[in-house]
Amino acid sequence: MPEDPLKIAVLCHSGAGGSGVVATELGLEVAKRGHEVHFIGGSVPFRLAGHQGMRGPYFHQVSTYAYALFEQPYPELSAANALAEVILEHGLSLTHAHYAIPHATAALHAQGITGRTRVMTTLHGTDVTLVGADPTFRHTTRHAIQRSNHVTAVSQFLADQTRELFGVDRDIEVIHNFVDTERFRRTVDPSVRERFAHRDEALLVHVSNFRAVKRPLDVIETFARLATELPARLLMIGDGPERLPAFERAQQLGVIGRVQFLGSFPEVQTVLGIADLFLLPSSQESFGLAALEAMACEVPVVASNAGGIPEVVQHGVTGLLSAVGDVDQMAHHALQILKNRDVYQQMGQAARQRAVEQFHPRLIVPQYLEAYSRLVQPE
Ligand code: GMT
Repeated sequence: MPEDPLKIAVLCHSGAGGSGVVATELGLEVAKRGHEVHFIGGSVPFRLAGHQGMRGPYFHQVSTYAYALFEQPYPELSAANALAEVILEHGLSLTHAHYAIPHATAALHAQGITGRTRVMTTLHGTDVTLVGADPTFRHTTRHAIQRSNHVTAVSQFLADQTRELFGVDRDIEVIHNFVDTERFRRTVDPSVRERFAHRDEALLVHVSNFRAVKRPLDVIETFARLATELPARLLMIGDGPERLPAFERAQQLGVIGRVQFLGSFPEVQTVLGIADLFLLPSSQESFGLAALEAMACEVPVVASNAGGIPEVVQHGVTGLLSAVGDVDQMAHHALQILKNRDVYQQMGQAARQRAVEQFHPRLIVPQYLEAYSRLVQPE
């Protein structure tokens, strides 16, 4: 138990997205170190389910009010209200908002209501590069970034983009995503892999929330090119608007038998632990947590060189990068790795080593804790 345990509220998206995953993994790590962590949201975050307990982390449900006069419920107002209640009831001194909108806005609102709690905002990617920069949100996002007591971004790329897109000149601390390399590691039991691929087949994996920025159709295109030269299978993990178009493209290209769509599930390490190659052809990616989780499992990554991906995947060392949309090059890169046992093994080992040495919780979690401690110091 630390000398003065921190009491922290966490706001995040609960669906299967990277920001909610980071918020949850961080909340669990912080709670493990003896601090009091309260998640507040519309539903239990994806990876938190089953981990709440007597000693926390705790989860507080936000209820919304459907009044006939309202065209729609106003969940961010209800979130600010619920957060204010939890802050007052449990004496919380800090709110960590993951994703600028609407969470940072709700946190600042609760700060105004309660007259207490410092607000730390972590920018994750599309909250800045896509949604937050949209004219319908630009002013509220900018305001949230300016007024938060501390702001972090998950990559140098994202910190720079934020300053450029919103014209803000405040400090933005870069704290990279992290991966639990005990949980995310190679699965040694060959019978698990045999459920999905024959021994002589390469097993490729893509994990995402199947939004347009993830370019899942490029995953299929890349795989179809590679599959003409190598016996292989592809597992598509996750769900989202581009899942059906990706399925249809797999049908058109005649690879559907070798491509399986497994839907969304939190224990993604079970699949990454048996994979041979991870594909991430995104058009935008502030960091690429899914790629890091694959790397921890000794899986080399073939990706686009978009956004913050090069801060994670080192071209030629832990994977190979190419221009967004260049599926010929991606297929070529995948074959380069999979056809050469030495290259494959070296890259896999380098990938795990990088995850352990650069992105382990023991290195990243203290950076958040130091920021928390600085924030709650009396001024
Ligand atoms: O793109 C996702 O998978 C979801 C999205 C989110 O905010 O929920 O992920 C973003 O945050 C992750 C965690 O910090 C990053 O690793 C992802 O790169 C980032 N996604 C994008 O920038 C597209």
